[in-house]
Amino acid sequence: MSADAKKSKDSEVPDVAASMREFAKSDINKTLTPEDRLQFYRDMLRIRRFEERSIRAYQQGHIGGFLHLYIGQEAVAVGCVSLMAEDDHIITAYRDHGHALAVGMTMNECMAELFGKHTGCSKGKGGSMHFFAPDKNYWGGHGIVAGQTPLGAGIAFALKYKKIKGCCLCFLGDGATNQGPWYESLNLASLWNLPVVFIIENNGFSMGTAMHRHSTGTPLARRAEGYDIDWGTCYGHDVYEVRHNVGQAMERAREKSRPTVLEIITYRYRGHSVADADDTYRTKQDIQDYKDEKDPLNLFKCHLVEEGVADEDALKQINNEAKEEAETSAQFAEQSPFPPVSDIQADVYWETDNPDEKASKGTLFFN
Ligand SMILES: Cc1ncc(C[n+]2csc(CCOP(=O)(O)OP(=O)(O)O)c2C)c(N)n1
Repeated sequence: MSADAKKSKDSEVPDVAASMREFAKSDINKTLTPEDRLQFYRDMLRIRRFEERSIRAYQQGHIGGFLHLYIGQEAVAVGCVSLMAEDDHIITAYRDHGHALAVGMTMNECMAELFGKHTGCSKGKGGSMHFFAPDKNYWGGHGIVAGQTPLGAGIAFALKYKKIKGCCLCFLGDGATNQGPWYESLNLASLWNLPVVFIIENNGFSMGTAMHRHSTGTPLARRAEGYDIDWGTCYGHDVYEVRHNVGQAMERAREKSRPTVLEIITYRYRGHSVADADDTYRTKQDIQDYKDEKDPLNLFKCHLVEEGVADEDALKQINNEAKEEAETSAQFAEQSPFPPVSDIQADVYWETDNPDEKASKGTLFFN
């Protein structure tokens, strides 16, 4: 990072610790118990340790295909999910491990899915990009960039149609904001007053293309103005700041049935995917700078110690537990069976699984 760029970055967030202290006092955060706060730390750590263990499994040849890591962005998923109530729903793109663990999916079912095993959350047939947990209102896990945005609007439509007072958190990347389906979703979300919060996780890159090379008209969230949708931006290294901003958007959705577009500035430490990790578009120093200044786990850890919520030993213990859980999940995944061949056409079409109720004509699979 050049000296000038670093200077402007520093001046944007003069003192991240002080800013965190302020957000800790905001209405939505001030009533949090010490156990709530520790849980945020635990949730963020679990995501990081799980993914670090998955890298090793990938290098050992246990995982094939894509593996898009969320490391660096943990405070976004954890902050957002911590605000979800019973009737709220969540959907995201392919960088989906963090949201999955945050909603309460187990490391075992997630790691097994990465290994392509039958005990995985999608029975080993989805892999890294297709984690799902309908019982936790988690609707995936989608590989087509921005393909989840009309689905997110659809979930919000269903809530409204059924007169359920909930909302849908629909995540997308900065690169996804240039895809047409998102604009169709914005149009209908505004026209039909849908309770959806579109959260742009702006990690600075669309694969290997930096935001300033792929997008004009920034901040990206400002594009919502053209659709009469409220919008805002905030930082994603501070779990309190995320909660403060997302909480307001969720309230707007639930109480006024109005959409919001919120752009959260964050950063990913790893390559686009483990299979596509070429980091020639940034320097190691860029990544180190972010880690040094704004690592979400480190910042929160210092805050917890400073606030007297926990001491170093207690936090170390949480770290050890997360590591152990990740290790156990890798063993579980390794020992699990692959899906049987007889399962190959199951769970693809509802009508195939329920032939007696098939109403459509024609074939569903190629012969
Ligand atoms: C419609 C479509 N076009 C292209 C791709 C290939 N592709 C996969 S990920 C990606 C970059 C998306 O970046 P962003 O939305 O910023 O998400 P991030 O990876 O940063 O989480 C692209 C172009 C795809 N999967 N789908």
